[in-house]
Amino acid sequence: MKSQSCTFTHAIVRKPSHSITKGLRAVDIGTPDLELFNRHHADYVAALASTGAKVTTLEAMEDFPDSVFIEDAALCLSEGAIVMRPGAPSRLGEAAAIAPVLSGFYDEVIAIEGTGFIEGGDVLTTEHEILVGTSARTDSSGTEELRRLAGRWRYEVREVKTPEGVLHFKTDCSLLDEETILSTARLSASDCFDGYRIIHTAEGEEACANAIRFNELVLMPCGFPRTAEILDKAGYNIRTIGNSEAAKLDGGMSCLSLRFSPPTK
Ligand code: CIR
Repeated sequence: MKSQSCTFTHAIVRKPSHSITKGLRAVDIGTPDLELFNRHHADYVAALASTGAKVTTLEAMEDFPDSVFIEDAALCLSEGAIVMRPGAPSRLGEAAAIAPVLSGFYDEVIAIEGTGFIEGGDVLTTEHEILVGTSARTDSSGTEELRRLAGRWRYEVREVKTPEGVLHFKTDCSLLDEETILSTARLSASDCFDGYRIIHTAEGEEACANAIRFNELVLMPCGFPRTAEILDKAGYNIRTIGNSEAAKLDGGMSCLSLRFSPPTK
């Protein structure tokens, strides 16, 4: 078992592309506006950087409309990085593109290469374990390969289930600190967080479960005042970020970055 905290020295983000209008979405609730997306993205980057982390901003990739959701392409651990194998066919190439970038930070960059699929949005790394929610994008075979690869650094991988109809495991939860998880009631009902302290999103505000703890801040999307109040009262330092455009493509706070503390090379 390895330990992983909520403190990070680095983050990588990718600018949204003009092709973002063609991004995947479960339900069409409107086309994202690139200019507004860029403003929200700039606020997001500024919030990460305000904690003292070094934020690397990669150029947009027009051929990959969903590539702004960079979290899905890799899992960054303290010892090395694991390149994912996205279950969405249109996103497979994003994984190949991130590998050389990660090699600039890590000596060890390894990849899921079997027939299975796994996306970073289905992976929650806590102080104690790596939780992987199987979903329409992540299967048991991809999870098994992650278990084998992360095993070299003695991480424990536990397979759980993403609720039916929910894009990713982390669409419905986030790590708030070493022992606390922000979760929707529908996800925690599966008992996958037994042993953790759970804070539930306010009823009707399930869409803000995808938050991130990044150093001293908890970044959450604007527009969820009751959950923000619950977290504020629990002592978390909340920063709200506009997310209307990413939300049109089922994206939230975690999807927009890779967060990590690489070994010093
Ligand atoms: C997709 O469907 O793949 C993108 N439109 C949204 C990805 C969101 N990523 C995440 O939750 N980690």
